[in-house]
Order: sequence, then C-alpha cells, then structure tokens
Amino acid sequence: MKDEKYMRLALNLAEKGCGKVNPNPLVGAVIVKNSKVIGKGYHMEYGGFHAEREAISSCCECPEGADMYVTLEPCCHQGKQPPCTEAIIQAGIKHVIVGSYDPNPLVSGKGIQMLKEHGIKVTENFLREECDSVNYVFFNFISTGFPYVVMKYAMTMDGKIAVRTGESRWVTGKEARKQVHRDRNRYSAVMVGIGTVLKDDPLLTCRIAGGRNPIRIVCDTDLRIPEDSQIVKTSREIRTIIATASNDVRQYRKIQQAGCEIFHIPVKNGHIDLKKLMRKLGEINIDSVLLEGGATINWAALEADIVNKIQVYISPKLFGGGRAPSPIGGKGVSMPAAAFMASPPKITFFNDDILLESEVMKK
Ligand code: AOF
Ligand code: ZN
Repeated sequence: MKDEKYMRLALNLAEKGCGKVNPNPLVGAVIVKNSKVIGKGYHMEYGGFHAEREAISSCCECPEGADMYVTLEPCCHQGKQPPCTEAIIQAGIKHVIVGSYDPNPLVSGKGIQMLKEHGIKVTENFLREECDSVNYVFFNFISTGFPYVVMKYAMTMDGKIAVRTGESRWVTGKEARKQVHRDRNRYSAVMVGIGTVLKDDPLLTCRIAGGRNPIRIVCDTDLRIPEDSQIVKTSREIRTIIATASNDVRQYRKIQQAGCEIFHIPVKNGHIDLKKLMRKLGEINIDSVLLEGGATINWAALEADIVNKIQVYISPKLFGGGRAPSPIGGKGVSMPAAAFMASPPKITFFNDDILLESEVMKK
C-alpha cells in the first residue's frame, strides 16, 4: 500500500510539468529511505533536468541505499540532458520502481537493462496503467511523429453548437469552460477553421492562473483572415500559424508582416490537406493539437483521419432550429454502418454540464 502512495506522489509531481515540457513526457520521481521521503522532483521544462536528477539533487540526506519511484523508465541516452541511469548509479540507489516503459527508441528497455547490469533491483510495470495514462500524448508523438489531435466541441442536448443566428456564447457553463482553458494549457497548439475566426473573432488564449498560451493555428484555405482580427493583432506576442493553399502573395506578405507564420499546404477534398499539415506540425515538435472547430474543419479532420480523441461537452438545454449548426458538417457518411466509431466514453461532470471523452477508432 505504501508503495502505491509513493508512486501516486510521483504521478502528482509529474502532472506539474503539464504544458511546460512538450514534446517531452511528464515524469515524476520520489526517493524513499527507511520509509521516509528524502527527495522528490519532476521534469519541469523542456530541455531542463529530468525528474530523477531533480529528485536526487533535492535529497535531504544521502540517497545511498534508497529506493526510487519513477513514473517512466529512466533514460540512458545523452539528449539535451545526460542519462538518468548514470545519476541513479552514481547516487547509489539500490532499488528503482518503474511505472511506464519509455517507447523512445533511444531508451525502450535499455534504461532498465542498464540499471540491472549495475546490480540495481528494478520493479517494472508498477501502477503501469495510471502512469501510462498521463503520457498518451508523448507515446503517440514518439512513435508516430504526428501530433495527438483532440476534437473538442460543446453542444446542447439537441446537438446544436450555436443558435440559428450563429451566436454560440455560451453553450456550457463556467466550470466546463475552465476545463477547456486547462486543456489549452496542456496541449501544444489550438487549431480552428477560418469560419470560426470570421464568426467569433476569438483570441484562443489560455486564461487560467499559471497557464501558458498554446500556439494558435488557423486553417484558412483561401487566406481570408482579416488583418484586424484579434488573432492577427496579437500574433507578435503569441505564436500564430496560418495554414493556407492560397498563392496570393500580397495578402501572404501582409499577414506575415503582421506577425503570423504562413504554412503553404496543398488542397485535398476542397480543404487544405490536414494530414500534410499535421506532419509539418510534428516536424516542428508540436506534439498535440486541440481542435476547437467549427463544423467544416471538424468534418475535414475526421475525413483526413487525424483525430485521436473526441471531447464532447453537453449542456442540458435545447436550441432547436433546422438551420442551427451541429458540431460536424461536411458531407457526412452515407450509411449508419459507415459511421466513425469511438471507444466507450469516460464521463466527467462540470456542474450541470457533462464531458464525454472517447478515442476515435481507426477506420
Ligand atoms: C527520464 N526522465 O524526466 C524525462 C525523460 O533531450 P532530453 O535529454 O531532455 O531527453 C528527452 C527524452 O528523454 C524524451 O524523449 C524521453 O525519452 C526521455 N524523457 N526521461 O528518464 C525524465 N523527461
Ligand atoms: Zn532521463
């Protein structure tokens, strides 16, 4: 029982790196000697010390002969940081309790092997499921090179994301909206279609204490984004990428000069090729994208097979209206049997609103 308490402490520490370490994993470590926690640490920022070194250097007494609980297999390679296995061996830790394996090809079992070769006892798979569940973004990114895409929308009980005029503020209550801001902090980027910019003129910033703004991405096939939109006006302070297929060089320059980056992406099915865009985002280390709509881009994203998870906020109210928009537009599938399938949802309540989260199954 005590073992679990120490690993859960390490997990809580790992979560503190949320939003600051991407595209690295969230990792926490706790050092225990004679049933007492003598050191703890977590990976705090990308490029910074790994959890194990933080924990070792925080020790209030000599870690020789101690146990280390670490949520991810210690690394054994030289990256931006030296190998953690070296630090563990040097510190004289005698037993390492590991949660997840590190699928990074530079590590992948070799970290554990290295510790064992040095006579250190290793317990593997400890609270593995809980440890794995904090790093789904990292696992996906390190093994595919593509960002993890979360499609998020908020709708009424009759499946509307706005009333017939297009007005959508607000569908859900304060608590649910706060959760969206936590996710803007968690994921590297937030992405919308140009329709949402033209209709809502959003800022797409993260407004919670201690949070950081995600990179903003606008999919704008014909480069229609207005220079006086909030996004363009704040693009010198917040990294902003406009993905377009347009060849209008003059407009291109104007938007670039205002502070935005332009990614030129070819068209597929009448929309910029989202798979190509995702590959490009992966190449610049964007490990995750929160897709915040609207209906046109949501369908294009499903069709392009880039969506990993769906987040649906449902508010107990009804808008009605044959013209009021629903979350996913486009053509849709032609038969119920052709539906995109998702896993049984995880359900969370935010006061009267509920959040359903499901993984999208690959077709
Ligand atoms: C650990 N503990 O706290 C983290 C690990 O460039 P670097 O040196 O920061 O290495 C990044 C890689 O190291 C990352 O892809 C993952 O495999 C591992 N991250 N490993 O032992 C940590 N953050
Ligand atoms: Zn390491």
